[in-house]
Amino acid sequence: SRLPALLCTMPKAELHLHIEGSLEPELIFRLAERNGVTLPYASVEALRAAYAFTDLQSFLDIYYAGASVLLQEADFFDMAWAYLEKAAAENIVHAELFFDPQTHTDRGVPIDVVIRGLARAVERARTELGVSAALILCFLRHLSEAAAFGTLEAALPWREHFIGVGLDSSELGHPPSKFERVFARCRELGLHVVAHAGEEGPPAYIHEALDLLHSERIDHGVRCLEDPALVQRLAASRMPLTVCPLSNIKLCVFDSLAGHNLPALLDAGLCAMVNSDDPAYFGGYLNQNLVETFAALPQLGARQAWQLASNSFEASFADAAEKARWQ
Ligand code: ES4
Ligand code: ZN
Repeated sequence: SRLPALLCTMPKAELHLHIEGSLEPELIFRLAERNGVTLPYASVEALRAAYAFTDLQSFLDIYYAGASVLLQEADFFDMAWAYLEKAAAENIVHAELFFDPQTHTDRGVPIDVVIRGLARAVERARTELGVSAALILCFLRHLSEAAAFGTLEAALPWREHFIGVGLDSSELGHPPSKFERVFARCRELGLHVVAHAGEEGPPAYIHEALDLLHSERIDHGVRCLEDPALVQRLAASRMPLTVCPLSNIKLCVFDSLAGHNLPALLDAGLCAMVNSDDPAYFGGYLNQNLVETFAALPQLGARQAWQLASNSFEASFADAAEKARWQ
């Protein structure tokens, strides 16, 4: 079949990628050495061997530990540049990158060091790789509303460098309602708003993300199928779902790719597309997500491949002229 070649060569957008989750073990060790950071793992192989997750929290513990090597502006640049070079090689023409400032500011790294390093890579990707990229600042939902307001305030001098805000980290017990007032302020500032919901959390969290946060996309959202009225609502409004198949397997949201509900989401008329989430931790970048998912689900073919790419552009925050070029 020529399906894998089609999946890999077709132009597409990546809309759900945590840049800290693109940090490969090799780069973690190189940055640790460069910065004099001692890691609790003896080698790249020992670190990779620890990537055996049982749920979202077991992953997040290692993901935050990996990010501890990021200290200087050059570290943030190198991490984002490594991802953007891979994205270009995968025919990703547009990428919206999540970053978690609180993971760094809580370790004493100034927010301008984080944003300057990432923004420099984003700018260079446009000129040197022909990839249009943008940053989305995420609030860690296990932290307080006050901490999110403080992070927003600290980031505002660099407002021109990010197009929106998101909500990530531990979902269960931290419903969208906790951040209703922060997101209202972000919308007043003209920022795009998205939120993780319905990954581990119930359909009610997806309703909250829509009703209280006015989220423009739902990150993951795979648990929506438990609520037929919600599916109706998501389909009628063309609400995008940024689905991450390999992530869902590694974090035990589904038992296997063969049991993933992506075909059902598409059959329901939902604006779903495939993304890589934390590719360094979950076993593959966007093209590998596509190839493995299509290999495991024979009901997915060329028509669905085209639909996913089309949905990725429709759901992006690129300007209308850019979207018209791709679609
Ligand atoms: C994440 Cl998979 C996932 N879910 C929630 N928060 C995250 N941060 C990084 N990856
Ligand atoms: Zn995510």
